Amino acid sequence: MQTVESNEKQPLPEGVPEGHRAGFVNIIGSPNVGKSTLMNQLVGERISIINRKAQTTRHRIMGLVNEPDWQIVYSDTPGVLDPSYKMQEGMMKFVKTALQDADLILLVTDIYEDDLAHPDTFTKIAAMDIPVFVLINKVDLTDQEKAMERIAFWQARLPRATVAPISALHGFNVDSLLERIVEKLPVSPPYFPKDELTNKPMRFFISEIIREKILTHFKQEIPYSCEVVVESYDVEPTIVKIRAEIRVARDSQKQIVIGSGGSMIKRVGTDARKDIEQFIGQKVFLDLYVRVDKDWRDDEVKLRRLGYLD
Ligand SMILES: Nc1nc2c(ncn2[C@@H]2O[C@H](COP(=O)(O)OP(=O)(O)OP(=O)(O)O)[C@@H](O)[C@H]2O)c(=O)[nH]1
Ligand SMILES: [Mg+2]
Repeated sequence: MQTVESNEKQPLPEGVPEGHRAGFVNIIGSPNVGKSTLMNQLVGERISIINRKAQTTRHRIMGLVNEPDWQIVYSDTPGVLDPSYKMQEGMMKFVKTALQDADLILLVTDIYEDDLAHPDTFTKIAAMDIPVFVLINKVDLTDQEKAMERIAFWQARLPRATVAPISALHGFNVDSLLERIVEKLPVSPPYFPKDELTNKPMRFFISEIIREKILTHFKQEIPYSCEVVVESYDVEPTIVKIRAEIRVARDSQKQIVIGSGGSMIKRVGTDARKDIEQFIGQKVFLDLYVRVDKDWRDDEVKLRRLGYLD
């Protein structure tokens, strides 16, 4: 086993060229600034769900980009906030570990954010000895003057950082960002097999697609109180049968999610099924049901099972 003291060079895995670069590029920022939109653009796949409501992302989700000479391990993280219940504490732990293991940080802000809302995170990033890119997102929604003002502001805040305006939604400046990331990657063998795209299992993506439809179809309170759990995933010759449970915190929420005569759950189910079929490239039968699970967001045992706590 190689220890820290050892200067001996480890042999590279078979097929990995000399000088191969690899690193963890972690995407951090306030809620709703466009972190997941950027991650999907960079990875070229819809790995993270996106919504105009804040707190859409709840986990750390890795997306890999592989080339013969390099591997980038992007991590999308939940928006930084002051936690008010246990689930959010778990969400902020994902941010904390992403700060610890980064080789490069993409600090995402947008043209509307005056200053980073969470000073502790900002101070930590400012003190780090790794490359930091401050990305001012949503420049498609503003003019040149405002964009320049924001660039000057962030460059003064973080003099060592590379500051760039982007539009994650329209892909503006994303290709050149990729080139600059690759330049800064440390020389390292790959961290994951080169044919992998993500660290999350299929069931995670299925539950996220369903949660995305809940975010789309309901007002604020319902999505924040919901968790989706895929109970079974059975591959049959012509169809994949999926059974998933939507957990809500109260009886009244259950009624809203079901809707009159089951109208709402049907809409969520139909929309989710179409996206899941596209995602897995197979026909899907989706069986959705709703269950009241009081206070799951504050229950440590349940949160652990749902992957929010270690
Ligand atoms: N106009 C415009 N909208 C954008 C851009 N990037 C993201 N958005 C929109 O901003 C909203 C939030 O995007 P997300 O990618 O979910 O943001 P996030 O930072 O991951 O949010 P959380 O996971 O909730 O912290 C969505 O409605 C996106 O479509 C952009 O470049 N331009
Ligand atoms: Mg997100």
